[in-house]
Amino acid sequence: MIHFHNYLKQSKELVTKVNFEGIKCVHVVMGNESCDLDSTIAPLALACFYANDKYRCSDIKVIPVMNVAADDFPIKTESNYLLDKYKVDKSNLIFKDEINMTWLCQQERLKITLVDHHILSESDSHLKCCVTEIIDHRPLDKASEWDKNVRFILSQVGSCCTLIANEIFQIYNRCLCTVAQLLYETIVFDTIGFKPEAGKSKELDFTMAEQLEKLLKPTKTRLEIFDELWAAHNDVSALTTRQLLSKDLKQIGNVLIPGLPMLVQHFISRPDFEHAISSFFSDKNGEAIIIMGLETEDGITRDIAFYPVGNDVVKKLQQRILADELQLEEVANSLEQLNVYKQNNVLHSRKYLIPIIKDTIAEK
Ligand SMILES: [Mn+2]
Repeated sequence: MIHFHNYLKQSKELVTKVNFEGIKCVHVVMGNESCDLDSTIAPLALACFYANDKYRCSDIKVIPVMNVAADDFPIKTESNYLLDKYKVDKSNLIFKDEINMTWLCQQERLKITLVDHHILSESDSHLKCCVTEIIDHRPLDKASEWDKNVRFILSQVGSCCTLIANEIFQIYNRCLCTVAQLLYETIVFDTIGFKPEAGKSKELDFTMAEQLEKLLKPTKTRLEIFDELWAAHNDVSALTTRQLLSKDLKQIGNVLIPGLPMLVQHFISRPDFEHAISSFFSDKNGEAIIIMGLETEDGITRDIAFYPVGNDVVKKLQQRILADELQLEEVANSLEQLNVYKQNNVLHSRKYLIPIIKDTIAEK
């Protein structure tokens, strides 16, 4: 039996080997591109379980892969918080940009389990032939087509980690301690602490949480655990200006729409703001940036900013949005490249603006 922390260390060492020398086949377990909490924990837990179970005496090596570049992981604040809490050495995580799956696939030495999603991103679509298993909790996407040989588990429960716990408990009535902790807290987070009014939890979520509680005997209530993780999710104090621009980003074509957990008016006073936004704009190949600020301290306050001033796409979007019912009121700022507006009609969020932005771009 290999313990979780040692298992992660060994997996990381494996990836640093040139061409996976001496390894017949690599079995990757990978979450979705948001790399949210269950997409982080589910691959770690399932891969460690497989290493101890079906690949125990095998020349196939199973490794968990985080479906983001290493640089993008710090913005996943609740994932970082939970891993730190259980002393998981994050330098042993394997990120998308640290493994050449395309090469392994060409060598016919790759198997993939997808967890927390069941359609590969466009950039990974060439890896489809390597997928042998899918475990997901999202509603079925009709665009997905999988061969009969692919083991396909799709069940709409609150957290993908519920399905992973179920995989483990179907075979053993125990679970490695750290793995159990990580699965348990993730299930509690995804079900909003099992609050009935949140409507997220299904029967299997309850069953798995209860089974894990029997092992772990937690001293905190489910709601306390949820609150702790929710606070970590919202804690952006450790993030850089650039990371904040990426943390909650929506993109429509080349229009970048970062959402901020603070007002743009305050955000732009950071000394590195100008540098961060211009490098963000060029790295993401942007045509326009619309930053949406939100503060919830004394009621809801919103503002919105356009970058870079004078660019045709920006002008068009700005005109269209100014003409809408958001009641925008210009706020003076010292940056030449940025127009900032207070949003007096605070009822509308980014969800409201996205179709308008889509239409405006389509018109050009
Ligand atoms: Mn999920």
